[in-house]
Amino acid sequence: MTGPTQIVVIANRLPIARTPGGWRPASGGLVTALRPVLEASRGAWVGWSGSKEEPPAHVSGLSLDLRAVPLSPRLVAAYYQGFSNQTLWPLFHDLVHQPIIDRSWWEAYEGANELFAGAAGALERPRRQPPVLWVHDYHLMLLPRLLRRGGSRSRILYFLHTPFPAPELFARLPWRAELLQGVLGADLVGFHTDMYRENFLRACRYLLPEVSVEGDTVRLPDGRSVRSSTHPISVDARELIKKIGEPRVQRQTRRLREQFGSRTVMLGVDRLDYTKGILQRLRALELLLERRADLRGRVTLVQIAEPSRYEEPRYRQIRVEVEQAVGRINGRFTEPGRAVPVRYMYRSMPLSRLLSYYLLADVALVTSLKDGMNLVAKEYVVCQAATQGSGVLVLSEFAGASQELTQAVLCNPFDEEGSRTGSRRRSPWAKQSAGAACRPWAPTSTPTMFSRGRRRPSPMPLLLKSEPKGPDRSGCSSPGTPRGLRGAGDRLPTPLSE
Ligand code: ADQ
Repeated sequence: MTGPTQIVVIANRLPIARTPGGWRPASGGLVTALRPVLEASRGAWVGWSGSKEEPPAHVSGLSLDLRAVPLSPRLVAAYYQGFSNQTLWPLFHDLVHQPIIDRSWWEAYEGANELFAGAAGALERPRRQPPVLWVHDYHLMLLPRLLRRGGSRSRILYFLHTPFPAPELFARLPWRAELLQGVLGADLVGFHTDMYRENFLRACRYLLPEVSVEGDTVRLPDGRSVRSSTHPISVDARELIKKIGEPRVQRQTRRLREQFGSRTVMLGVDRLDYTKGILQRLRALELLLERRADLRGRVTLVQIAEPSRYEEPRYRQIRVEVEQAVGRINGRFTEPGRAVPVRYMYRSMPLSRLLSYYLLADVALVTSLKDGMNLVAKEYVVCQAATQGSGVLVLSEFAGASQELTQAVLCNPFDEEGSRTGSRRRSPWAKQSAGAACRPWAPTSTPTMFSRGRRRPSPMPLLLKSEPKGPDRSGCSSPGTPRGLRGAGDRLPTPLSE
C-alpha cells in the first residue's frame, strides 16, 4: 500500500463481488454512497468478501485498498444470517417480523466483531498518522468499543444505515446494554433521521444508568463524550446525471417508451426484502384494478426485485409470495391481446438500465413498511429533475427519505384499502429540485461529515408527467382507490422529530 490512508471504512461486506469474469466493484446503496468520499481520500475498506475465495487487495475500477476479514461458514450462518439478519434487522424495522433471540447467535456476533477489530487494528497500527475509522451498520455495533479497548489512536465514527427503533422495542433485546455500550466506543454516532437519533439517545438514557444525556451528547463515566448527529445519506447526483446523458441510456429509454406506448408506467425497484412493502404494493394495485375496470390495460407496474439473502427462509418465502401475487394479478387482469398489468423482473440490473426505467416511469412506488432512508426514492427524483420530468414519487411515511422529500406523495403502506382523498401537485419541475435532498452524502473531509444540528428539508415538486388521459390516469385521488396509489396531502405526524 502506498502513502497514508486517511479513511478506513469497516463494514460487513467488502464493496466487491465475485463474478464468472473475476472480482468486480459491487453495486448497492452503501458502496454508491461511500465511493466518492473514499476514492477522494485514497481510502481502505475492511470487510467480509462473501466468498470462500481470498479476494485481491485491489480490484480494477475501484481506487481502494481492500482488507478481507475471513469468516468461517459457521460464523457467517450465526453472526450474519442469524443475529444480524434475523434478530437485529426485524427488531430495527419495527418488528415487521418477529426477531429470533438465540444466545449462540449472540456469541457468534461478539466473535465476528472481534475479528473485524483485529483486521482494522492490523491496518491502523503501521501508520504514523492514525486514519479515521468509519464503522458501518447494525452488523458491527460492538466494534467501536472493541477498537477503543484495543488501543486505537484513531478518531472513530459510527453510522447506522437502518432505523434505530423506539427504546421500548429495543429493550426487548437481552443484549441491549452491550450494543449501546459498543456503539458508544465511537466519538461520533450518525443516523439518517432525527427520529432514529432521538430513539438512540432515549435508549441510552433509559437503559444505561451510568451515562448522562445532554442535548445531542452522551457523557460516559470515564469522562468521554460521544456526540450524535443526523446525517441523511444521499446519492451521487452528479454521477447519475452524467450517466443519464450517455447515448446508451438515451437509446434504452427511447426503446422502453416505444414499448410501453401510452400506458401509465408505475415502477418499483427494491431488494427483495419483506421490509420494502412489495406485497402491499401489489395488493394495492390488485384492488385498484378490481375497482377500476377502466384502468385495466392502461396501467403497468414494472417491478424490479433484486435477489437478496436467499439463504434465509423468510426471504425465500417473501419471494414465493411476491411471485404468486404477480401471477394472480396478471391472471386476473390481463385482457386478451393486451399487455400484462405487472412486469416482474427478479434480477440485479446494470445502473444504466435502471436509469432508463427511472426516466420512463410516470410514478415510482416506494412503499417500505420501514426503511432507514431508501435511495431508490432519491435516484428517481434526481433522474426526473435532471430531465425536467414530472413523475410522481409515491413514498412511504415510514421511509427515512420521507423526512426530506417532503413534496412526495406520502402513503401509508399498511393501509392498502384507505379511502381518503388528496390533491395532486402540478407545477413544472424546479431547476433546483435535485438540490439539498440529493446532495452528495459526505464531504471529502469525513471528520466534518457529522455536522451539528438538523437539516432543513428542501422543496421538491413531484408531479404527473402530463394531464391524465382518462378519468384518473395514475389511479390517484379517486374515492375507493387504494391509498398507496393515490394522491398527496395525507401525512402522519412525525413523532419525536420536532
Ligand atoms: P438497502 O435497503 O439495500 O440498504 P436502498 O436504500 O433500498 O438500500 O438502496 C438500494 C440500492 O440498490 C439503490 O441504489 C438501487 O438503485 C439499487 N438496486 C435496487 N434494486 C436493484 C436491482 N434490481 N439491480 C441493481 N441495483 C438495484 C440500507 C437501508 C436503506 C438505506 C441504505 C443506505 O435499508 O434504508 O437507504 O442502506 O444507507
